[in-house]
Amino acid sequence: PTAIQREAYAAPAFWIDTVDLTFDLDPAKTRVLNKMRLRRNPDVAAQPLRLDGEDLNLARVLVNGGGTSFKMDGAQLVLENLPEGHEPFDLEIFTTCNPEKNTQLMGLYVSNDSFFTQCEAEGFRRITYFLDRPDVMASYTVTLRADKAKYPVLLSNGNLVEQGALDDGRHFAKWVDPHKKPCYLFALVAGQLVAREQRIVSRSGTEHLLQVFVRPGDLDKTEHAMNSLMASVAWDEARFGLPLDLERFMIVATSDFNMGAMENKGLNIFNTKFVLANPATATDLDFGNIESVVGHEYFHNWTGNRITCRDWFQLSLKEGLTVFRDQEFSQDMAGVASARAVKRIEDVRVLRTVQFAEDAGPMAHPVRPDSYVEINNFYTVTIYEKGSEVVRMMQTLVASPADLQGRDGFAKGMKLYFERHDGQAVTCDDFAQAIADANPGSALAQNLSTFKRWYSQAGTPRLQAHGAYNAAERSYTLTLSQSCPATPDQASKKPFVIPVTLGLLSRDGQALALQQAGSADVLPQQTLVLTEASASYTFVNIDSEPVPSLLRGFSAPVVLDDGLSTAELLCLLAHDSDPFNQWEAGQRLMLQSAVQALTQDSAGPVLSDELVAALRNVLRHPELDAAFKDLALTLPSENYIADQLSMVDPQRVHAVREAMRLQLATALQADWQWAWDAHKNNGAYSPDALSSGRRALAGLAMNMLCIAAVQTGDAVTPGRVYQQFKDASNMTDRFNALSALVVSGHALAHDALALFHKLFQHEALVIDKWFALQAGAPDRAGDVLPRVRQLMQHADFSLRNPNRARSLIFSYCSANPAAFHRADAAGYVYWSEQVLALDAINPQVAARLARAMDRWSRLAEPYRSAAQVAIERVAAKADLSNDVREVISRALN
Ligand code: HT7
Ligand code: ZN
Repeated sequence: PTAIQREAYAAPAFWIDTVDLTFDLDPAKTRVLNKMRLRRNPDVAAQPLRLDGEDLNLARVLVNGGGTSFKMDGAQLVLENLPEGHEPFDLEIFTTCNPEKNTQLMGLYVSNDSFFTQCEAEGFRRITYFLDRPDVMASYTVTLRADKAKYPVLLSNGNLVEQGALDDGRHFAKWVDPHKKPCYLFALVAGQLVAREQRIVSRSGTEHLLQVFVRPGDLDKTEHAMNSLMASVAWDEARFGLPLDLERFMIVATSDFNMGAMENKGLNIFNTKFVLANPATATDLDFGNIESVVGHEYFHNWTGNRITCRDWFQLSLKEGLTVFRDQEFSQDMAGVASARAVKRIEDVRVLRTVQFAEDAGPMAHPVRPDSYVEINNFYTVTIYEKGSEVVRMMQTLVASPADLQGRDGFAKGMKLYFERHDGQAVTCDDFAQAIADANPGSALAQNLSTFKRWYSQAGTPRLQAHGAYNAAERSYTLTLSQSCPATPDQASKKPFVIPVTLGLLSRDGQALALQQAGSADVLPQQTLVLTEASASYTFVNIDSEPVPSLLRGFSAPVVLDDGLSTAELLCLLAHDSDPFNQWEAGQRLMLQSAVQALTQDSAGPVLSDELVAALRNVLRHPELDAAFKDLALTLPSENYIADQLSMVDPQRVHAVREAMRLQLATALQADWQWAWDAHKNNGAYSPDALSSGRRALAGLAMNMLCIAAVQTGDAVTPGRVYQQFKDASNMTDRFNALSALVVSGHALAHDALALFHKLFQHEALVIDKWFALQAGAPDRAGDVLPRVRQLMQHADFSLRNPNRARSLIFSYCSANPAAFHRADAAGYVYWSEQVLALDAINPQVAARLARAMDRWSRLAEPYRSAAQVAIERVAAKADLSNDVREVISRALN
């Protein structure tokens, strides 16, 4: 397969002004009549029209109503004898396709007897021949025809303009989308669906209809999605002045979906996982995810749909920006500052555990990649989460004394972006330029071309900080220097623009005022902007050597090396007014303890007494939120600990982390008991930040108590946990209890798992949790893999359903390192079997699974060699999809 290069972008030779599609929907043979009006692009030299197609049966091609010659070039339909000149002409193409055989879930497919589409990134070509590229924007009219009894609901983008009966029990619906769009935003849905409906009036007084469509039994699980949608509409108007631009906005849920959700214009299609929730079936995490994914897709309506990407290399233009927007939305919804900080910590945790690992592995790529083989492989945490951090830094860099966080400056930038580019397909450069131009004189405007290296250079920068206190001068000089490791195709990097938000504390934890030498400003906190390889900053009027609190709020996506001592980190853990850095200090102390135990082979407890005592103080703190305590007392993950090491023995990492956990469980037993008693029983369920934080801390405490109980042989606590499991009035408490029994390896886990399955056998999303919990369970006797293999034979398991495959296979291969990295290589054999099996069904899902081996080359022996053999086994398969081939080739390079 050949790689596509960003530099090779060329404007299309033709524009498509209008598209009139008629679908005769039939699961085995759907007929698609595609009538287009095209014209030549006057800016491009005359050339044949090349239309993309995939898995289509071509029946007819007409130009201006008459027959025409055409040829096939690979999958492309090539028309050479089109009218000359720049007048529009009509092109009619008639094809058929087979939706029920479409297991890739791209294009038109059948799921649970309903029709759905997924067109991003290149699925529209599986529906009809087309210029399947995002810079071709057209007006769509869509007529759907289908059996009325089987498919009573017929939906497409825009407004329903006509509907009625046809012969033979069929009916039709005609939809017109008032907005031009690229074909990746096209959607249709047909099936037996019901809707929760809500009419809303926007700030400007316009009426809109919001609908959430689900299968008939699921209507009682749509309230939270609808509330999230209403909140999203209100938020985008309030924060960015962006109103809903449609009379009707629809969300439809399907249980067969490759990703989380899709922002098709006016007809979002969602994975059921991100729509369906009620207290009995969904956890707090599910409720939070639904709010953020509903927000994310809704916010795409402007950032992605009204202004879209010129080409797929610009994917982060819409994804990074929209993740930034959904993160801000969720923070605003969380409310108080402490809850906002918790959300920020959670987001950074994902970035650091998943994106930093990507940046350090074979799939590392810039936020705006330079080349790809299969675009589906580039829907990554780098494009999404790092892309969001890049946007966040822009906001920070347009801050001013009157607008400390840069919110107003950034909103001005967004306004200019829409004034300039509404209705266009543009680039990341266009976006950055608009934000900078709206904020002349800002740090962003002054450093724009250097700042844009965040788009072009891959890898996670290292930021070194060194502080020197001068007692005679009462000054403190901070020297910051940066470097960035090599990544595939990029050996050396130029300096990045790094905003470093900082505060200084006295050794007894008091916040110090910051005054830079030569400046009259005295501030509690400041943002330094490092633009060179190294720079120094001097602060004056400092009475004694301070403790620096750097990179507050995680102001840049870098690895910070500030060389702080244990005492200094303990000071920050106890006193930092910045909740992110307070949490971070605890994480670093735990991480250092783990790395020390792993590299120094010392016997004895991993955590020092003073760290245990400091963590106890956090747990017992009268003013800190429960949600914060939960995060602060949760150990860094095994994968994150492994990322700190140059050579990884996953079994040793697991053993050290387990030892730390047992130590915390036993040393703080009385405190965990207090925490459980004080935070359980929260009354009627509500998914708000405060209540979910209390449940999270109660869950962690219960987990720790179970671990300690198994150690001491105490039967009372596990009995109480089992009772909570049975009596729980919501899924969060019930699942936490079940997890505590499974994770601690208590004998009651067996009965609890059986009962859980019996209670929820008809709830697919709950059964996903049941599979995932078992695949992710601690591997005490090498029994997880046999259990996983056994579960693949379970009547509820299906490789074809991505959610189910993820819940079992991915939970084992990607989220259970100690069970997966087996000395006998059986985990790797299983991985290679599943990648190949999935590749024959759904290459996109297979390629995601293939990435579980991204970091194989850092494994210690015998894992490394065994992993290489398994990867080579996959590589040896001749007919691999491009998706899997690209991931595997990069891994082996
Ligand atoms: N923009 C959406 C991407 C997406 C997708 C991509 C490839 C294959 C299937 C897909 N489903 C959705 C998701 C989003 O970021 O909103
Ligand atoms: Zn998105």
